[in-house]
Amino acid sequence: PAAGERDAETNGVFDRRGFVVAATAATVASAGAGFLGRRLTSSVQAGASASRHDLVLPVPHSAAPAVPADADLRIRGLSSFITPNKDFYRVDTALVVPRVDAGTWQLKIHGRGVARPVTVGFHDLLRREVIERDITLTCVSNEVGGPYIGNARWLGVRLADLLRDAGVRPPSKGGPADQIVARSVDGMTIGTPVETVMDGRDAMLAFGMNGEPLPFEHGFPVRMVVPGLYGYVSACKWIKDIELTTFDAYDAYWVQRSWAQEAPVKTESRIDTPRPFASPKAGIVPVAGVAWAQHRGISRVEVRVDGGEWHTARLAAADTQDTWRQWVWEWPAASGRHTLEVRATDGIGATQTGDRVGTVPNGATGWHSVVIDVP
Ligand SMILES: Nc1nc2c(c(=O)[nH]1)N[C@H]1C(S)=C(S)[C@@H](COP(=O)(O)O)O[C@H]1N2
Ligand SMILES: [Mo]
Repeated sequence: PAAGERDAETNGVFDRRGFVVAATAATVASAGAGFLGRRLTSSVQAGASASRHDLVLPVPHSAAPAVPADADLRIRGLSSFITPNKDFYRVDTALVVPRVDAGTWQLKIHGRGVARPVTVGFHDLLRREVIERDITLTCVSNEVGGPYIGNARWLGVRLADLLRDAGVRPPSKGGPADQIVARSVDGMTIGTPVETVMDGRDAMLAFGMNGEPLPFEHGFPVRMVVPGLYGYVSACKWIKDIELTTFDAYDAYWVQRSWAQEAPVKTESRIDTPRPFASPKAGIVPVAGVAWAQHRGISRVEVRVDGGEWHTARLAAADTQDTWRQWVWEWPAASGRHTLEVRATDGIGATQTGDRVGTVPNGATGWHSVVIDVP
């Protein structure tokens, strides 16, 4: 459905105008040694903006099914089911957002057990079998109740297809590499289990996000997205290289900084409304939020008040097991200060733990709670 749709008018043209202004400034300021470098930088940026602006997204061979109408409960204060690109959280180490020209972008796949190393350009990717999938992305540094989660419709190719073309076999089929290390143009390294990428889930090299080319902030021209893994072990933005290696042989960037080598997303849930210290009127108050356990799905959400009985919330329709799920519970609120807590159960029946642990090394756990004053 998203094919060819893009909002060139606002984004692309703005980028181009933005560049024109920047280029002029650079030329004016460019007496002496810095000149050539600056001019080169500016022309690279112009190429990047133009390549994004001119990109017409391909029609997917395998489109995402329409999001069920009742996946979005449309309750005031509740996160929308699809997160608009402009609101999508951003977590990276880039002081300056890399601007890569899709026309010259290349991705190399090489390393242990790669029978046929490959180099692909952007247009090679567009000519492959293109898939479209809804996937919820989460950051491992999201505290319980935190904002570092978003849900988008991604367009791209299956990473497993490219790996198979390169002759890669997962460890379970005798392959010698258990880790792929993705490298970005800005020097980030992100390690992902080969077994996970090749286990049939929709691990993607994505170039489209919610019907438009990836925004520069989110990795243009190409990034990885793997359902079920935190971003730091799966979602390399501005990707340029994939090396097949082992977890024994190499620690990626965040692993060198005491985060875990492997980090599947933990089952979590969040109360979006009412907000902490809100003061809704006594009576029926909708308590609503989101719950996620990517690649397992959500089967139940429960809410309790002041440590009492758990009440089963009403779940919004599920989109896929790789997306978050909205929920709502009608709270008969009486006057006073109350604490609301939420917990979710995933698609294989495991209930979110109430044990509070911090984000390091592999993701926070605990029940989100909010304190509400009902006048
Ligand atoms: N090149 C690069 N890719 C990166 C990162 C980064 O710092 N640099 N951060 C990762 C982390 S920790 C997360 S959670 C996701 C966030 O993706 P987003 O900014 O598009 O939401 O990108 C991942 N990919
Ligand atoms: Mo992250």
